[in-house]
Amino acid sequence: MSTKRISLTRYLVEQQRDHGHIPSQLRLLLEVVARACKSISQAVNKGDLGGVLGSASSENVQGEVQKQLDIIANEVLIEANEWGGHLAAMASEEMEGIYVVPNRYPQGEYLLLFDPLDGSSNIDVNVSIGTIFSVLRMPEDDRGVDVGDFLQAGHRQVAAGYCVYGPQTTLVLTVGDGVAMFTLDREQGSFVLTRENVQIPEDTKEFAINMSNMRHWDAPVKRYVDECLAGKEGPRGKDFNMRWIASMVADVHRILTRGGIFMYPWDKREPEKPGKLRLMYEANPMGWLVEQAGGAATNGRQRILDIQPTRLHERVSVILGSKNEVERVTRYHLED
Ligand code: P6P
Repeated sequence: MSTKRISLTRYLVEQQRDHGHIPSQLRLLLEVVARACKSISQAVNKGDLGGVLGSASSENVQGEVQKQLDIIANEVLIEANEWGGHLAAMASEEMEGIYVVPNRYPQGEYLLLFDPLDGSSNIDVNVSIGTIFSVLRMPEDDRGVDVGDFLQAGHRQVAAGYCVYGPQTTLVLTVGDGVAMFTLDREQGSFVLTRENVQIPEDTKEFAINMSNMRHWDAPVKRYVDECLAGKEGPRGKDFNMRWIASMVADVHRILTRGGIFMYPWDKREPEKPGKLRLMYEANPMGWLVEQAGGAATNGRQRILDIQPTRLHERVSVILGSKNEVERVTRYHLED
């Protein structure tokens, strides 16, 4: 481990100087999002002391009861980003429509999408949660911004990342040149580079899925999980371990750190929905991060980043992680 401490700012400046991936407006955007995540981390870390646990008296566009911290995190991200001149508009899991930057501020060329606090069901029980974000460029035309500008496939992202609020607060980021991790040094108040060129092992012995939904799964998912459960004596010839944190950020962080496969597949509880997770601000950013780290991300049949969105809050089935395992589950779907 190098003793040289490289801050997020220095990393972004050097990436721009050496690779030209991060124009100054995008660098400003990423630094503002990182600062907002620091504020969210402070609010989360206070827990009961901050009087912000528990549910608000409202529901989000998904029809889910909002936690007070969901709303606080959303407001922190909006207020941190609206004045900087780097954004045209924002979209959030917690808001039905897009948030266009008010006329009193200059408009920029980027679009920011986020799940301000993913894993909300874990907030009140002190289990890791996180913020997920995705950055798109405004389409080249001179008309005003509208929701249609956000409906771009995931391969058009220019930056993506998350901040996990766990034993450490860690920002994980890609701008299309690999994945880097920055750990928050609370004494300095700055994110410090702790890992770069993150690589996910192509094979794994660890799968993540909510097993309580087993009776609702499609045959390919059932086949894959049954084979994992059969262990050494089964067709896989090895034993598997299982994890399910019910915080996508925490499960994905584990997979980026040591490999694994994460599945939230379609199931027959709500057959009209392709899945539970949201394409624009969960599956797309996480899918790009995983691909940039040598993994794979599909909806069981096609690459997530190739899905053309039709609605801002559309859902998708998610199979992501160690490349060879994701390819196996996808093959089972295509053979079905
Ligand atoms: P379940 C959190 O609410 C979330 O959106 C993801 O972070 C997580 O992976 C999933 O839902 C958990 O869903 O049905 O297991 O509670």
